Amino acid sequence: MDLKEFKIKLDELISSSDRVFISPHIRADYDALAASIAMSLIVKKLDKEAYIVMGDDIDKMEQGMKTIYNEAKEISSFIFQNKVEQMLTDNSLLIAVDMNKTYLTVCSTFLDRFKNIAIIDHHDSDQDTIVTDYQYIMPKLSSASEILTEMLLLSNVKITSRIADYLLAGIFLDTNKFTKNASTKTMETIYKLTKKGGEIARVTDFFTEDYLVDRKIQNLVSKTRFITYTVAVAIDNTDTLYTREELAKVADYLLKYQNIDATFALGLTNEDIISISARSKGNIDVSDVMREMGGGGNEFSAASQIKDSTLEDTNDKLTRKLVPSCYKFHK
Ligand SMILES: [Mn+2]
Repeated sequence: MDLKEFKIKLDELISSSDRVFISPHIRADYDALAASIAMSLIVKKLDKEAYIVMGDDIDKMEQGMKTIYNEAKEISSFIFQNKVEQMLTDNSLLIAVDMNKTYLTVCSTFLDRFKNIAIIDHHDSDQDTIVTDYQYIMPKLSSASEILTEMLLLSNVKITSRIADYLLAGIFLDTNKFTKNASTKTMETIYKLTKKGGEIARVTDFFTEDYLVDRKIQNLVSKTRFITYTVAVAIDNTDTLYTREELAKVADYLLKYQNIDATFALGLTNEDIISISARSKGNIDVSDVMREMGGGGNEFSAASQIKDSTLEDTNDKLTRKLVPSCYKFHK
C-alpha cells in the first residue's frame, strides 16, 4: 500500500474513533518522540484530540529529549501509561509509532481494549507484530520521522521550524548522523525539512545538551562558598538563566561531600525570579529555611522562588537565616 492510500484509511479511522492514543515505543528515543508529536498534529488537523502515551521514565531521558518533550507539551497532549485505561472508551484508537511489536508498546497489558490499532513503523515485522489491518511498515525507510514528514505534507499540516528540528533529530539518530540507511528519498526529506526552517546545527545541539548542561552545573558548583563548615551555598551573580532542575542538581551534587549538612543553589530562573534549591542530610531542616524565604518543601529537600529582589539581597537574607551570629561578625 502506498502512503497516500494508507493515509486515507487512517484519516477515516481517526475521524470515526472517539479517542486517539499515540504510542511511541518504550524508552522513547528522538525518532519515536518526534514521530509521535507529528502524528498528534495530524490527528488535531482532523479535529480530534490525540494523547501521546509516555512511560514513567521521563526523568531518565537525556536532556535533549527532555527539551523536546517540554516544548512539545505546548502543542501536544501527553499522558502517562497508568492514565490510559481510565480514559479508554469503547471506540478508542491506538496508533503505534516507530515500533510494531506487542511488547514494545507502553500499552501492552491492555492492547485488546482498543477498538482499533494502527501501526506506522520502519522496523521489520515478525510473529510478535501487533495484528491489525491498518499498518504501514516500511523497513526500507530510514525512520518513523521520515514517514511522518511525508504524512504531515500530505495532511497540509504546517511544519514549523521547531517541528522540522524534531523530525530531523529523529532521522539524524536513526541514520547515524545521515550516514546509514539514508537513501536519496531520505535526503529529499531532510531537504524538505530544512526548507521548512529546520537546522542541523540546532539538531546536533539536542545531542550535546547533556554535556552543555553538565558544564553549566559544574560552573555553578565552582562558585560554591562554604558559609559554615557544614553549609554550602552556590550562587551565580550573573544573569545566566537556570532551570529549577539545574539548581536542584547543583544542590544534590554538593550534598555528596561528607562534611556538608545542607546545600543551597541560587540563580535566576527567569529575568525577575530568583530560585533557591535546598538539600539537607537531615541535621538542618531546609524546609524551615525555605519557608522563611517564601517557599517550602520537606526537611531534606525544599525550594523557593523570590520576586522583586536581587541575587545579592537574597543571598544576604539566606545567609542571615543560616548563621545569624556569624553574619554579625562578618558585617
Ligand atoms: Mn526509529
